[in-house]
Amino acid sequence: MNEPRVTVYVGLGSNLDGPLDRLRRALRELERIPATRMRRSSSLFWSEPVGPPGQPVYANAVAELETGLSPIDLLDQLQRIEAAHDRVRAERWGPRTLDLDILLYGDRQIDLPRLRVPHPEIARRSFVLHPLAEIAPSGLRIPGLGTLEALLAACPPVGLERA
Ligand code: ROI
Repeated sequence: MNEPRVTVYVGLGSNLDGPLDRLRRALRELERIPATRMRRSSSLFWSEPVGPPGQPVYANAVAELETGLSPIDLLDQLQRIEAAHDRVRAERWGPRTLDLDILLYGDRQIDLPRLRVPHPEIARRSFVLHPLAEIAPSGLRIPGLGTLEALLAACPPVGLERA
């Protein structure tokens, strides 16, 4: 296959039904997405929930993939994996068995009804920025938002620890 290869970062989150094992399983499933290669993945982290109070603590991680899939084809693959983890789209910002978000797709900015990239909350989420910083090249730019270093400086790792 001779497709253009784009570097993509995917955020993983889970706070139900064995979150750490679930993320480990999801990482193996990401490796099996067609036309896609897993380059590296961050440590697993525990993080305090953002959103409605009273939900269990989250496990979070970030993976770096190289893909020949279009953004929407990749999103379809991620949603297929989420569905296989009994993901039910219920309460907004409520607990979930598995969340897979496209954080960055190369240097593209995408604004579609189903998909916004960079992820619209990326600058506010320490559980995304700090795992991303473990695996991203230094000087990585987040399209429209500046460098990863600048975002990290404004978003300390409060309520976040390596699992
Ligand atoms: N909070 C944390 N800590 N980690 C998540 O992955 C996460 N995902 C979400 C909401 C509900 C916003 N809160 C989260 O979707």
